[in-house]
Amino acid sequence: MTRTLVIIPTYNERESLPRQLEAVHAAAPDVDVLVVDDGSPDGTGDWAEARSRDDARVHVLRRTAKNGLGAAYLAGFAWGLDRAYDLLCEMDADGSHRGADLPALLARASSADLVIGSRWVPGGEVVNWPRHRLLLSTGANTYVRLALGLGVHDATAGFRVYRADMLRRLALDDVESQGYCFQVDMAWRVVRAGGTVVEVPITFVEREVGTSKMSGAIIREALLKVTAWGVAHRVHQLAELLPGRSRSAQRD
Ligand SMILES: Nc1nc2c(ncn2[C@@H]2O[C@H](COP(=O)(O)OP(=O)(O)OP(=O)(O)O)[C@@H](O)[C@H]2O)c(=O)[nH]1
Ligand SMILES: [Mg+2]
Repeated sequence: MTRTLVIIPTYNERESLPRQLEAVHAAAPDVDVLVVDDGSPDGTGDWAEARSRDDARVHVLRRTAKNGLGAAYLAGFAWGLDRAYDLLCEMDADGSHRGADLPALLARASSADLVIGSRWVPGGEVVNWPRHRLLLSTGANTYVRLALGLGVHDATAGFRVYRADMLRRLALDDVESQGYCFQVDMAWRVVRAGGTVVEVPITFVEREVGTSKMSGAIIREALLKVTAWGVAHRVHQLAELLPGRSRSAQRD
């Protein structure tokens, strides 16, 4: 039987998390959930720990400081890989990623290394987003496609399923991305490792309670990092075209 772990990072999601756990288990009763809480002042970690005592499928990893989404997921991946889960999922706590869409993503993971729940493929949808968020997401994804040549329509999406054997092949120790460029970073690593990425349409629903952790710093980090990766990638491509470089390797 395939063992699945859904990792949910939380920072001040006391109001959202109970509903999210219910939605996940209503749609996929056999999955385990790992809540990775960064010392939420609103008591999210305490609530999750109490819940984990009543429900053996719920686990909690408590960290002391808010260190960003990337670090929380890396800690969650390490936890899941240590315990030999086959599939590791990423999901937000705030209700934006619907439990109802999870089975479709899990089903595709038998034939892909990374399954992305995508807003920007036919059938994908965003509910209740103001115009500036739509522009930010479509603009960021267009930029990622142009800068990296990445054939993914929603590279910033945070609703995903990774095959554990794919994560084991990636060098995760040097991932430094913290904010939402973590998602781009990971998709880019899977593609460069020769992994298959598929996108499954989802309906993304804007959070109804709690507050967003999106910030100017997160946007700046993504822009700078994606630009740097894009430049390095293009330099590498140019170097490959120079006579005597990759050609000689191919002749061997
Ligand atoms: N552990 C941990 N979780 C975080 C951190 N930053 C964000 N999160 C969680 O990551 C998920 C996504 O964060 P959101 O604030 O919803 O970010 P977003 O979805 O880009 O923004 P909104 O559209 O405004 O909701 C939520 O479950 C957050 O609680 C962090 O530093 N540490
Ligand atoms: Mg959100």
